Amino acid sequence: MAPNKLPSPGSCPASLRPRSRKEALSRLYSLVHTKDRVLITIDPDPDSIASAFALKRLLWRHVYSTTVGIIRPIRRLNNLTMVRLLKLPIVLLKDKKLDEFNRFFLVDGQPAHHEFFQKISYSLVIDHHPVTPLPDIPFLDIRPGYGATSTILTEYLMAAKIKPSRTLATALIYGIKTDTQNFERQSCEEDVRAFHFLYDKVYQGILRKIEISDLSLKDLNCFCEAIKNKTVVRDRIYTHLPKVPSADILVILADFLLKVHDISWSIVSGVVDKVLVVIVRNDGYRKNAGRSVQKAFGQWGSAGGHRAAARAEIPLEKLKDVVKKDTPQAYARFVRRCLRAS
Ligand SMILES: [Mn+2]
Repeated sequence: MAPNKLPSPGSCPASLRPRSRKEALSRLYSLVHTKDRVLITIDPDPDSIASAFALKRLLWRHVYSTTVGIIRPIRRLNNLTMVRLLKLPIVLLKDKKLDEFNRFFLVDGQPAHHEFFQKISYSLVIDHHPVTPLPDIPFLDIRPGYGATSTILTEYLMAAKIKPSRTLATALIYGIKTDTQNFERQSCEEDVRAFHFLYDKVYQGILRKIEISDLSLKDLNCFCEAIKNKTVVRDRIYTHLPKVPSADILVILADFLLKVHDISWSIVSGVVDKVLVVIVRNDGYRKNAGRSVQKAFGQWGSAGGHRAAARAEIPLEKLKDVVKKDTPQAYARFVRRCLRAS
């Protein structure tokens, strides 16, 4: 199938892809000009950042310049650490910036994914998400079976016989690891092969620091509070934080408290923006956390999850009749009471 055609209805193939990497590479190079100022746009996450820098490497000496532009600021602390430790030059895009460039590429996404992308006329899209309706784009390589776009770009580097720098290898391997959740989520043979190719080229220390950097200094106060407020009932540890900026820290605390060796359940609750959030983690062994949380809190708000991980979110106003006093202690008791009965 020609790579720049949409699948005809009825015979929808799994992906839109060039025939071979070699053929694709020469098409990529015939697409660009040494005077080109290329902008690669991404919605920043580890996979898109790594893919963009791999593409930039492929374009080295084939274009005048390649800029990696993000359509929104990076917030995740791991990703900020990635960009900082690997010294990846990234610019935050504003509309006016666009006329500095004459050619636009998109990786790890499709125009339909974001309205910012829709304003741009792309020459190239490389992605692994399910295929969405696409405008006419000269170079398309979309492989929904792949766990990460970083895998596709690693294959291009291999085809071009480019040995990635340790910085690039570290970024790519982190992209593959996050998008496949360390191969626990959708991934394929090719992801494993790319991982294997990159493995001995990475900065292991930096990779580890990126992977564990999910805390801010402020979060440490929440640890103090969570530990101070804890209640242990048999193999369950409960704790409540009266006010937290986002539910993310509750998730980190719940994972952390489950590290205690004779604890099978950790239950961390907190109030985020007038919503009571309850995060539950267990060893996934005897009881199903998702079902327990659904039974305990389902009547007041959204509640559910998997065997070992669950979450409930209840607007405080729904609890006016059940939690008489609007105090942290009362909410903590409410959470314990509901889960005990479930
Ligand atoms: Mn991805």
